[in-house]
Amino acid sequence: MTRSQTLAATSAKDSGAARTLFFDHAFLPGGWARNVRIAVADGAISQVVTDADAAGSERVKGIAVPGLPNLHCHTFQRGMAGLAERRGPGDDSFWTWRDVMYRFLGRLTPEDVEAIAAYAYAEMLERGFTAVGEFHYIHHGADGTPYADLAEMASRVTAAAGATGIGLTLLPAFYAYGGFGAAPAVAGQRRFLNDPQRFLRLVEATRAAAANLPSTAVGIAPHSLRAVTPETLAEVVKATPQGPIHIHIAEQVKEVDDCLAWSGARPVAWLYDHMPVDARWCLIHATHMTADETQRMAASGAVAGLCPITEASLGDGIFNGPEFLAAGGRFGVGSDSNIEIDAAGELRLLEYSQRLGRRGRNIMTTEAGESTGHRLFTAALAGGAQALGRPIGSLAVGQRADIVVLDAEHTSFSTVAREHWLDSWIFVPGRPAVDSVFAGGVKVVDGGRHLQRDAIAARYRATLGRLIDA
Ligand code: NGQ
Ligand code: ZN
Repeated sequence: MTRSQTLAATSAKDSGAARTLFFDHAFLPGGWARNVRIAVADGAISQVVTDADAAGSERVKGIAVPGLPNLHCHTFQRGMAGLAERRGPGDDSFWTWRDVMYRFLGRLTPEDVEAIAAYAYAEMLERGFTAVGEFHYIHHGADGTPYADLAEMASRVTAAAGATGIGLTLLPAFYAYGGFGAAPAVAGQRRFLNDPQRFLRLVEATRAAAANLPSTAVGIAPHSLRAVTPETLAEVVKATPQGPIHIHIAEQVKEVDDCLAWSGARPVAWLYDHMPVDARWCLIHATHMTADETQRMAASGAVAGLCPITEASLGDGIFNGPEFLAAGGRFGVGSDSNIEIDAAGELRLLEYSQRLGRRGRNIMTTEAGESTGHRLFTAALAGGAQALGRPIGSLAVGQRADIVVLDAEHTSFSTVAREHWLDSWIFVPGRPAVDSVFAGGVKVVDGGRHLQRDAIAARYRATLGRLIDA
């Protein structure tokens, strides 16, 4: 299928017929409800009725919960998962992993990016994510020359989202330098680079590409303080009065030290001192913060974009969870490097990393008697929705009909009352519990498998075969 055919097919499907779904159990904004009828029109929820009659509705077996937003993803990195797990000549680190990652991305064609993205997005849907924030930074050809269409790569990501049904927030990354203080970029970074003027044209071209897919949002992503200068950061932020703004920040200790050496301030403090950080912003990782930075961030309404599986994989460190929560901070989760794709798994490792660091249990909650799974899930739904700037994150009228249906027969659910179901889903993994998934009201996963899995996986295998054996 060509790109335009893929998009056309999806647009036709997405505007799909109105339908009414019926669930024995559903997790609504007010909590668990029984016998729930959810009407869908134009991809959005048009009515929710509890204690309803199933007559005239499509009866869906299982436990309905809102799909979780995946707020931070570099989809192409799914293709290198497992390729940086062998010891190098010296000490391995985030930075040596990054070298492997740069070598991998140096070879990717637009077709490769589309094939890998389609596979990763299909897996996300199978594992409970129904929306993704694509922090997108491979913009240009291998030698750094822009494609004839500046947004060629963004179009490929959009096409992949369309082919799988996942909801998309595209976050084109602004990347201009190789390190703090306008250090020149290295060769491995040349596919990312733009000055502010060309970046803003790229954002416009990305909006045009995104318009091919209903309900797609576009924001911006200054890559990190390492990749910008104060002037260029201010310029792109000022030129973008609406939509989400995502930035990687304070992930690695070396990054904090380099920022201190450059400016005298730590990264999060520097950002708050110089930028109008508010609820439009999503600070990715924010791993290394002082108590004061933690308070400032929580008070600003910005979302902490936590990526626990990747942060563990890369050896980043542990987020200030309890202090941030106690200060009313908002957070969501992201699959980032996609070495493992699993909505429940991200929430589980978020809590487990806190337990390891604090040597306690049930850390990401604040009230006695509160379910940790419930708190993690509801917080990540709200934070993820805010960060992605789309009407998602709950089963309520006006929201996208993004519904994940858990297998009620799964043994994790058989022994517990429903107020423990979220704890069971998140903390008692075993066989994956997602049975079916509706994205924008369209069924895209059945029996735990994406409906296009065979074709998408075949293309992914062929792509990886060519890339890795080359
Ligand atoms: C990225 N990923 O942009 O893919 C980054 C690595 C960097 C994470 N930080 C590159 N996890 O930060 O320079
Ligand atoms: Zn990232």
